[in-house]
Amino acid sequence: MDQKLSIAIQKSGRLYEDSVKLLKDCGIDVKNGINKLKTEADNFPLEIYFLRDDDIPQYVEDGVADIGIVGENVLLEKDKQVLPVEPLGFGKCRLSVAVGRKEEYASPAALQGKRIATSYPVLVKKFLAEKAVSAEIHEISGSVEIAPGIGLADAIVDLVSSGSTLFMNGLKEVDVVLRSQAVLIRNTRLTADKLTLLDRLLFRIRSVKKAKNNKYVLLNAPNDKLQQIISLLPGMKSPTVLPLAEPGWSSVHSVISEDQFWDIIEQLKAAGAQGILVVPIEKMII
Ligand code: PRT
Ligand code: ZN
Repeated sequence: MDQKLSIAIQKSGRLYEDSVKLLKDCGIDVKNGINKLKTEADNFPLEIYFLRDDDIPQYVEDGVADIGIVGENVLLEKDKQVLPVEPLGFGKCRLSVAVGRKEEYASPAALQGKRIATSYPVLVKKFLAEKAVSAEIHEISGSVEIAPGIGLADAIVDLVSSGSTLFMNGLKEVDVVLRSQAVLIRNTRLTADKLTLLDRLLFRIRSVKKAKNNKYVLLNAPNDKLQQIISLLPGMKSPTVLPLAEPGWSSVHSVISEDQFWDIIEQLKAAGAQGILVVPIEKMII
């Protein structure tokens, strides 16, 4: 097989570093994209294009790139013929409605007849239609948050992560139009060879994601508490139990998901576990 898969990632900006890191964590050797349009990996049949995020759905629809990494916000706004393949867990943000700090907003009906500034006219139109509200949409491409302050709009719909941009501009977040994260997308007409390469890449991406969401835990347990401690631990199959040199004690190894982590650790301590070590996992293949 001599076909290569091509992936489009953001050239610079909020998704660039995480996209490159994901590929590197997948064992793919990516050279720096700054000032470059394209690079190739040495150890996986992958070409990497560095593009503006807004252009990625179009390039993937056209097959210039076979796959791409883009925010769901951009994917849904551009509405191109591409297939979402896998959410990637980074670039998380909300596309939200914001109004002046002192404005009332009980529901989307408060937007009736108002002027809304946004860079996401398609998603805003859809949101308003779903809520049966009619409002004027003003499309602006950047610095949307200053629009109410200069009298250009009564409300905005923009991306929010920490909320500090809204706060600094005297605005408050009042409704969420969309929750977004980076997602892997693909062209709809990939050859069988390219689909095979995509499967290999996806297998690695899922292993990296799983590893990130789990921790390896090692602890010492008195043998008379062993059953209780083991019952708290999910593990991949079941926990590993090894005798310690000191009689009456065992070492227990297991894998705990990030979501349950603190709850389980507290319960383990209460059940008599000692010397608890928590180690990050690099790859997880099950
Ligand atoms: O040059 P190019 O077109 O490629 O980049 P861009 O400037 O259009 O996009 P960029 O790099 O800002 O964002 C790329 C993607 O990152 C977005 O499409 C989202 O999917 C995701 N993302 C995650 C964000 C944010 N969080 C985010 N907070 N994109 C933008 N913001 C901006 C937001 O627009 C606002 O100006 O950050 C500000 C708000 O941040 P807080 O933390 O103050 O709330
Ligand atoms: Zn952009």
